Order: sequence, then C-alpha cells, then structure tokens
Amino acid sequence: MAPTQDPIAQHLADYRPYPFILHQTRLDFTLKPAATRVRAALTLQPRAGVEDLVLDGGGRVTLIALRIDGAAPDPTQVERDDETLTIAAAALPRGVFVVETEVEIDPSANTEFEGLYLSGGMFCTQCEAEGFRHITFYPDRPDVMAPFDVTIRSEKPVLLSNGNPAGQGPGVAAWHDPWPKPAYLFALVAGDLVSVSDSFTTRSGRQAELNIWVRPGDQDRAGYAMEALIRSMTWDEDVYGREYDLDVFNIVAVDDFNMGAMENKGLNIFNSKLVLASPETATDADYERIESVIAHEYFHNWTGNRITCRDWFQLCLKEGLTVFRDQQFTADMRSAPVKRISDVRALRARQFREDQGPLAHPVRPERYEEINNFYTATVYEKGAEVIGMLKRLVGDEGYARALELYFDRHDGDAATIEDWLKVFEDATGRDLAQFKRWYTDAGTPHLTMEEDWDDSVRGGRLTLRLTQHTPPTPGQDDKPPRVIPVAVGLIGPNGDEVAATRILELTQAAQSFDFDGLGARPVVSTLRGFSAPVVLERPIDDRTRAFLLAHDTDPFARWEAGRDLALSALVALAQGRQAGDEFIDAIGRLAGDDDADPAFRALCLALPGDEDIATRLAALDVTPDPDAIHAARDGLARRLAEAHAERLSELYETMAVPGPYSPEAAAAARRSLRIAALGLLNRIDRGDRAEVLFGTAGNMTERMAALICLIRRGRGQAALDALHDQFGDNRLVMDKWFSVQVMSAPPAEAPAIAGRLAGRRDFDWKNPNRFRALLGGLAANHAGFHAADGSGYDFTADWLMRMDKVNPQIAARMSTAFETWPRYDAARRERARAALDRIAAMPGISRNTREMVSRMIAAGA
Ligand code: B3K
Ligand code: ZN
Repeated sequence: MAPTQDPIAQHLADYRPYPFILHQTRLDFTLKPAATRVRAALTLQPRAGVEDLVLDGGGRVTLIALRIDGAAPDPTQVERDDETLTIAAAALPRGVFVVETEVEIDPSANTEFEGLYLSGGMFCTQCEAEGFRHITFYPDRPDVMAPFDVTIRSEKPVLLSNGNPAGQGPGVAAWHDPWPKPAYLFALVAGDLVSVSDSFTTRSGRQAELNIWVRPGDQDRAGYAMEALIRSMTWDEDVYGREYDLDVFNIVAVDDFNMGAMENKGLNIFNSKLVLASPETATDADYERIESVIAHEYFHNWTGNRITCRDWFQLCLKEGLTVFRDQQFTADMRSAPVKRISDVRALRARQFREDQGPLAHPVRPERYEEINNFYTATVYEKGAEVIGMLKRLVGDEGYARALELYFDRHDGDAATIEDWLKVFEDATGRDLAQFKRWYTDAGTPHLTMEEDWDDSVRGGRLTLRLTQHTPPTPGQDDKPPRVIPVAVGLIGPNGDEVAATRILELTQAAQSFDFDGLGARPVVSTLRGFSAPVVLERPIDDRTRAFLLAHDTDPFARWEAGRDLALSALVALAQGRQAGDEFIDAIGRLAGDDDADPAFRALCLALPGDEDIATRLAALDVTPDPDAIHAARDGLARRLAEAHAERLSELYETMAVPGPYSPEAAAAARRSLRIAALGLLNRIDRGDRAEVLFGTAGNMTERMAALICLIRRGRGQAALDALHDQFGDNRLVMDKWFSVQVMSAPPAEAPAIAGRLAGRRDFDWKNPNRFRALLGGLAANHAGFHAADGSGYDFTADWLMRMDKVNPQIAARMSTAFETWPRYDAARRERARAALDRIAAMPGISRNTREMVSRMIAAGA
C-alpha cells in the first residue's frame, strides 16, 4: 500500500514483506574503472501468489542483458524507471526461478562514495543503507537475505569480498559467504594492498585468519588496530558468549569514506583515520576511538549481521545495541567512570542538541525521506542509553538472560524493536509497554526533583518529589509520561554515604518517594551514573554542589556537581553577572587531590564548551549571545588559572609521562591532566610552555595540545608551518592541520581563516575527511560559526551547495551545523534563515539535503 498523503516519504506503517524468497545470490565482477561489468544470478521463489518482480536499481546502472531461467523475457513485460526494474508477473515461472542480469557501471564517476567507487585507485564499496542498488538490480532491503557467491576479475593484486576464500587464480578470486545476509552488508575491495596479519582461535576451536589491509608503507601504523580487534573478539566471547563464524576476518583502510567504518560481513571497511595510528601522527583520543570503532564494527557481526533489521526504521535495533556494547567494552578496557562521563558529554553535545531542535525524531523514526539522514545521535547514542535504562530496570541478570534469548530466538532473522522488547518481557516477566515510549516518542524529558525533610517523623523522613515533562517536538505535542529510572544515593552531613544507590522508578507525571530513619538530613546524590537521558532540574545551591563534588561516591554524579557549578557560573557571567568563586575554589581542591584518577580530574578541569552554555541559556529561555558566551568562558578559565597557577604548573610537570609513548589508558590519563593544566596556564603565560612542548614532545597528543595553545595566543604560525613541513604528505595529519586552525581561531577571524584555507590547493574538498575537517572545524567554533555578520553561515552554505552536487550524504550531514539556528537573536536568525533558504532553492538539490534543510526551515516558521 503506497502512502498517498505523503508520497515523498517512507513510512513504518507501510511495511510489507518482499513477495519473493531469495535463495541465493551469485555475482561476477569484471572491474574496470570506467566500465565495470556486473553479472548477477538471483535464485528466487514467489512467497505466495504471483506478483510483479520489482528490483531496485539506480539510474546509473545500465542494463546490458536480462534472462529468466536462461531465456530473454518479452521486452513488453519489462519496465525500467530511474529507481527500479520491474518484470511482470506474467513473465515469471511459477516455482523457483533464476533471474540473470548483466549491467555496466562507472565507478570512476562515483563521487557519492555509495555503491562501487574508486579511492586512490582502489575499488571499494559502501552499501549501507541503499548503495547496492547502484551496483546491480536487486531487492535492496534488509529483510531479503541470501548466501552470496562472488567472483572478482581484476588486475589488482588483492581481491576481497565477504565470507571465506573459495579459489584464486591470476586476475581472479572467488568468495563464498555461507551466512545469509542482506545486500547492505555486501562488500568488495580490489587494490594494491598489503596486510598486517594475525590469527584468532575461538573458544570452540575455530581458527580465524585476521588481516588489516592498508596501502604499502602504512603497515607500521596498523598494529594498534589489530590489537584492538583481538581484544574485541576476546571480550565478545567472554561477556556476550559470541564467537566469530568465518575462517577469515578482513579489515580494509580507505581514504575516501563517508563515515567512520562499515560492518560488512567478514570484510569491514574503515575510514583510514580509524585504522592508522602512530604516536607521531595520532592522539590519545584517536587511539581510543580506533579501539572503540574496531570493536563496534566487530560486534555488529552478531548485533547487526547475524541478527539484522527488518527495515530501516529499526536501525536502532542494531546501532543502539552495538553502541551500548562498544561502550561497555571501552569501560572494561579503560576507566569505566571516565568513559561514562565522556559518553554523557558527547550525548548532551550531539543528541540533546538534536532532540531539542528542529531535527528531533524518535529513536525509532516512523517516517523518512532519505534514510541516510537518520544515522543520527538519536538512533545511535540515545538508542544506547535506552538499552542502558532497560538493563538498569531489569538488572544485570535479567539483561543477560534476555540477550541470551535474543541471540537464540532471532539468529538469522531480520528483526524489529517489538521482537527486542518481547525478548525482555519473556526473559524477565516485566511489562514493557510504557518503556516502549522511549523508542516511539522524540524529545528529552525534563525531570524535576524537590526535597522535603520532616523532623516530626521518628528518625526523620526525606521525601523526594519527582515530576517529568517532555517539551513538544516537531509533529508531536503530547508526551505521555515515560518510565524513568532515577538512581539515587544519600550522603550524610559528614560526607559519608548513608544510603547506597537505589533505583527509583518514576512512571507517572509526578510521584513521591520516602526515605525513613536517616537521623539527620542527608545530601541527595541523584541521577547517578546518568541513569536516564533526561535534563535534571533541581533547586540546589553552589554550596551543596561543592559538597557533592568533594564527597559523592558516584564518579559521574561527582563530576556532574562540578559541571553544574561551572555551568551556573558561566550562565551568570554570560549575562553580565558576577559568579564563579565557589567553582574556582572547589575545582582547585579537586585538581590537587592526588587520590583522584588524573583523567577524572582532567574532565573536571575542562569547562563546559560554548555550545553547552548556549544550550543551557536557551533552556532558561535566554537568547544566547555567542560572543558574550565566549568571553564568559575565557574569563572564567583565566581566573581559574590565576587562582591555581602554582598547582597547575606542578601538575604540568608531574604528569609528564616518562619513557616511550604508550596509548594505554593510564598513560593517556596522565597526559590528559597535563594538557588540561597546560590549556589553563596558557591563558596567563602567553604560550611559552606550549612553544617548548610543541618543539620537544614526541607524540601527537601533546604536540596538538601545544599547537592549540599557540594558536589561541596568536603565535601558531611557526608551529603550523613546521607541522606542514613534517607531515605535508600525511593526509590524516593534514586534516588536523586544517581543522585546528579554524576551530581554535579567535571567533571573529574564523570564517575568514576558513575561507583562506578553502582556497588552498591541498584543500581536497571532495575527500570527506578534508571537507569535514574544515567545515566541521568552523561549526565547532561556536562564536565563529555564528559570527554576527553572517559570514560563518554564508561560507558554510556556499560549500554545502557545492558539495551537494558531488556527495549529497556529506552535504546533508554537515548541514546540521545550522540545526540550532532558531534559538539565536533576530539578526542572526535572519541571516541563518537566508542561508538555509538559499540552499533550499538550489536547482537540483539532492533528496538528502532537501529533507534536512526543509526540516530546519520548518522549525523557524
Ligand atoms: N553501519 C554503518 C553506518 C552506515 C551509514 C550509512 N549512511 C557504520 C556503523 O554504524 O557501524
Ligand atoms: Zn554501527
């Protein structure tokens, strides 16, 4: 049933199974840069009655030959339009039949990097979500799964596809993937590659060969990725009981890639920045991200590949769960509290921003125009938070039982969120009807907590009154209450914990919870571990926040107390009021607390960013002024540095890590504190320390931190030139070189600097990493992007329009720089709106960008 009201969109409610069963897929590629031939043989069978056979196939797939059971069909029975190839039911045999096609495609003209394309002379693919239809005609939807046999003919020395090798000769290789999979998990690579190899024996004794394929010369930068892969495989066996299921596991690093990485069965393809690392070229943050993305893609082998999604509305089924799993993994490999705090920071910066703006959508959307626009922080990160809440509600054992049942029951399926929740209901006996709203309703709930202390009850009674309310989001005004797990602990007046963490389940709009027999009024530590993705509003004074920062036993809540102190000061400062003394004192004490993890201290020393301050102001109904915010943050950082200069200098010296660089967590933690101290000292020492560090540090983590300091002090040029001389031919370092100059520039200069950099010959803008480095660098410079004269908006709009013609996915993704536009002042709104209108009016605008821009414009209407 096609929707008639809304013909440009797909709707969850319209799902219907594919009318044919696909038993087998055979593919034969003859690779030529401008004229690749793809022969496909699909073994099909009608599911019930006979219907037309509709195969997806993009406009640039040229049909050369078509046969059904070996014979060409009557041409009047075949219809081709821009998106499909339809064979009339009358032309189809009754039982099992084989459709053979031969098509020609032009990988060299593929600038969208979707389907089969070339990157630096290497053939590679990206098929999720709907890229396979640009390779050949196919039922390109996740619920149509089949085993694949693939033959690749090419002069390139290394020829890879999914599954196990099934034969090789000069110029040809065959692959067999026995696990039925949807087309989005197909991959092919052909190139001049070398591998870093190892092996893994699963706990039931299967030997798997592991290869990471890179360009010759990059081998010595792939070792960390290999270690991370082996750690991931071990962890998934230990924690989830999941084993690898093929004889080989290949990873390929590619320079031109639209996102981070892709979990194709047995052949993961990675953006090279998430594989290649050496101490001289990668930062600690890069190493951590490589470890977590390697894990993420590997974990998809079960949560995504063995159990996939019925349709793209269910994307969070695989992404939310796999993010949740990679977060658990990183917590186990590194510091769990530090990981939790970093994840919450990222969630607030990206997902809260999305959920509170024009692009808000449910974790499981019900409508989309372009699915690639829904690989969002909401689907991924909020999707993971929802699973964290589920685990909190059913307990660790309940979660383990449910996951066991999920793997048993749904292995080989294309499943839904309903299937997922049913598994939890069956394994734990809990009714999850209300919980399901976390999947179906957009928006971030606001939670208020008020306390009352009653002395007249013997021993005293503490009452916590919790209320919830979710502001309206596009298309949904009415938000019924959700179930919200609120983790609460109580701290006595002397700083000792008097009640350990307990989960309060808020299920109504307002509810009260009593605690009796405490003796004396405690301080409440709430939303411990960030037990739910909500905005907490709580009347609390700075003294109580400082007390929690000093005494809370829950590291997240402790950090949060410090952040709250900072934010309340910054919000006041940005509005011209005096504030911040309490914060400066309390943070100074914490910085010197040598019992606290250095990484934790570093996180506490990091002031909330300009964007966080803007968000908080907007939540208080104050129009954010980007320049005032920037000045407030600068001023508070300077005062913090002045107040604790001696302690910070000491930390800068003592946190230096002796000996050769190691990316492991303990060393990275020390560096992070050292760098945090440097960044603050840089406000008052005019950059001398940074200059020395830039010249002497042997690792990119410290050099990059020093470079940022130098740029901030207007002394960056020599260091930038030195970096360029040393690494001009290293694309990944040069990406950093581009982004750091714009990101760290004085806001008023940022758009002009971006403009100058965009004019350079080495601004290879069609490369997604380079484009993101520059445009993303400007978007991350809050007051620079929102420059009052509109130059940040105009620069961004100009480049988005240029990019849209070449690579719509990247243009649409980067257009989110504008997503907060309705919250600024009238003059900025007018300029942002004009930029968005200009994009919307562009002739030939892609579906991707059109959908994004029109949603953003609608919100300001
Ligand atoms: N599943 C891919 C993302 C595909 C994005 C398509 N636009 C990577 C991941 O989440 O692991
Ligand atoms: Zn994923």
